[in-house]
Amino acid sequence: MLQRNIFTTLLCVSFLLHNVSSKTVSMFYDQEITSDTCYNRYGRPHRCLPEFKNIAYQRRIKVTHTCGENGPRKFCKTSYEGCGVCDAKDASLAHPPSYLTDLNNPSDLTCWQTDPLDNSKQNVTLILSLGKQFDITYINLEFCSFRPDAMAIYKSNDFGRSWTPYQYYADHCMQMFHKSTRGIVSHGNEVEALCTDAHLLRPLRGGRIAFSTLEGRPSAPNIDANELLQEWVTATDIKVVFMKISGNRRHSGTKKDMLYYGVSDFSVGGRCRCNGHASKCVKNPQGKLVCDCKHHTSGVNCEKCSPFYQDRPWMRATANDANECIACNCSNHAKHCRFNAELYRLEGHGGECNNCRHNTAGRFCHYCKQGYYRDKGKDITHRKACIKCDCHPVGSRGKICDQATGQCPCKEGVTGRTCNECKPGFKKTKTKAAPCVDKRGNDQPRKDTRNTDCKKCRPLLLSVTKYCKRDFGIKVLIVARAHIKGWMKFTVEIEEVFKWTGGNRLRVGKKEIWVRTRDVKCSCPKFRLNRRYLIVGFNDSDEVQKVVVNRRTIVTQWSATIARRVAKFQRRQKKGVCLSTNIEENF
Ligand SMILES: [Ca+2]
Repeated sequence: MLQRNIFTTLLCVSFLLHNVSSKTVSMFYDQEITSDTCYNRYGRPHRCLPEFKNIAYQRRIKVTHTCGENGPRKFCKTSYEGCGVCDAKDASLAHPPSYLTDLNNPSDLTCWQTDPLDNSKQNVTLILSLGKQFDITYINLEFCSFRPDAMAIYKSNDFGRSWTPYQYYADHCMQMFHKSTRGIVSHGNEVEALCTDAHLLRPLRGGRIAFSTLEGRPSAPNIDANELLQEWVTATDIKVVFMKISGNRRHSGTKKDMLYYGVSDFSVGGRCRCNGHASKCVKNPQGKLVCDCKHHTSGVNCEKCSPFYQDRPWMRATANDANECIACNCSNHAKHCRFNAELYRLEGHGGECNNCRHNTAGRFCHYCKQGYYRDKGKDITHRKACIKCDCHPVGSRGKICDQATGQCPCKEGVTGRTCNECKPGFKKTKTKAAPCVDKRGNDQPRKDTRNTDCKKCRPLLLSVTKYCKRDFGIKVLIVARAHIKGWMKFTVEIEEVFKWTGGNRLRVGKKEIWVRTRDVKCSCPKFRLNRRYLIVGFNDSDEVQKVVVNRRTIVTQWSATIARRVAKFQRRQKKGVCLSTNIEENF
C-alpha cells in the first residue's frame, strides 16, 4: 500500500515539477486508497497506515516576516496586473501566514506575502511544526509572486533542535550551496540533499516548486528494508528558507515593489507515522497528536510493544507481515511482563512475567509460590489454582508444604495434610515441642530415633578391665565391604590375634566381620577401607558363625600408642591380672 501511495505521489509530483500548473493536488489525494483497519475480516493483523493527506492543511506556519506588519505597504504584482496595499491590521488588506494553509481554491487564491524587500538576499523562513513524526512524501509551494532564485527545504526529526537539508534550489548551485546542479542520487548518497535550477523554468511568476522525498532514490521500492530511507522520509518539522529573491537581473522592467515573496499554498503530502500499526492519528487527553495504535503496540508512533506484549521484540509492520506484538504467557496471573533478549534468542520467547498474582510464581506464573500448593481440580490459569498450605502452627515443623501435594512437614507423631492430628498410637500433649507422644512409652517426648541410637554407641574407651572382659582382641586391615540384608559385611585381613576365648577361634588371615547397617549409619563403628583397627569384642552367643561388631565392641584405629597399650594389657593378662575380681575400671 505504501509503495502504491508513494508511486502515485511520485507520479503526481513529477507531473507538477514539469508542468507548472495551477491545478490543486487534492485531486490526487482522492485516488488514494487507504487501509482503514489493522485487521482483516478474519481478525488477522495486517499492516495499516493512516490516511495519506495534506498534513499542512489548516496548520499554523511560523514565518519570520509578513507584509504590512509595520503599517500599510504598497506592492505591485506585474505591470499589467497593477498594485495593491498590504496592511496586517486591516483584514481586507492583510496577507497572513494562515493563507498558506487555508482551503486552496484556484478561483479564489489567498496569498501570504512579505513586504517588497530592499535586500534581494534577505532570508525569509517558513516553519511547519507537525507535533509528532510524519512520513513525508512531498512538499509543495504554490507561488503568487516570482519564484525565488534560491531557496532550501529542511526537515527536522527532533522537533526543530536539528535540521537536515532535503533539497536546494538555486540559479547558481555551486555559488550558493557548494553543490553541483546536476547531482545524481545513487545507493551511496540516498539521504543527501541535491541542488537544482529546474525551478527556474519560465514563466518565473506563479507556479509551483515541489519536492518529492523519494523521487530518484534507488531504494525507494524497498523502503521496508531500508532504515536509512525510512528515517529520511520522517519529519516532525519542515522548514523552507527563501534566500534570494528573483527577478532584478532578468527582468529589466521589474519594479522594486514587485520584489517580495508570495505563496498561495504550502502543502505537505504525508501520513502520520505509526510504523504500520495504526490506521489513524488522534488527539490524546493532553491535546497531542498520537497514533491510535493497534497490533498491541503503543507509543506516540506505535514504536514499542504494549506493556503486556513483550514476548518478541517490536518490529515495524511490512507489506507481508504485520509483525504484531505478542502477549506474554503469564497464565492469567500477571498484568506486566518484560522482554528478555537472551531468553528470546535461546527459545524464541522473550516474555518474563512480573508480579505474578494469585499466589503463583515463575517466569510464566506457572507454579504456586512457596507456602502454597496446586489445587489439582483447577487449571493453573484459574484464580484459585494455588491454595495456602495452612500448616498447623503446633503440629508442623514449618509453614511451607509440598507444592504438589500440600503436605506440611509434621513433627514426630503428628499426621494429616496440615499436621493437625496425632498418629494412631500417639496421644496429644500440651507441649509445643512434642504435641503427640507415644501412648506406650513414658510421657517424655519421643526423640529422633537416629540420634538416640547414635548417642548410645559413642565410642567405648579401651581399658584393661574392658580388655579382660571381652572374648577376643584382633588387629585388622579393612579390605572390602558389602551390604547384605540389614548387615554390612566387612572383609578384613586379621594381622594379629591378641586374645581369644569361647567358640569363635580366630586366626591370622582373611575373615568377615559383620556390623548391622543401622550401626554403620551411626558410625559405630566407623570403618574405613585400607585402614587398620584394633577390635576388642565379645563372641555373641546367638551369632556363633559370625564375628559381630556391635555396640559393646571396642573399635579403635590402630596406632603406635594403641600398639603399646595392647602390649601392656597382654603382659598384665599373662601376670594373671584378668583373673582378679578386683580390677578397677579405667585402670
Ligand atoms: Ca491560500
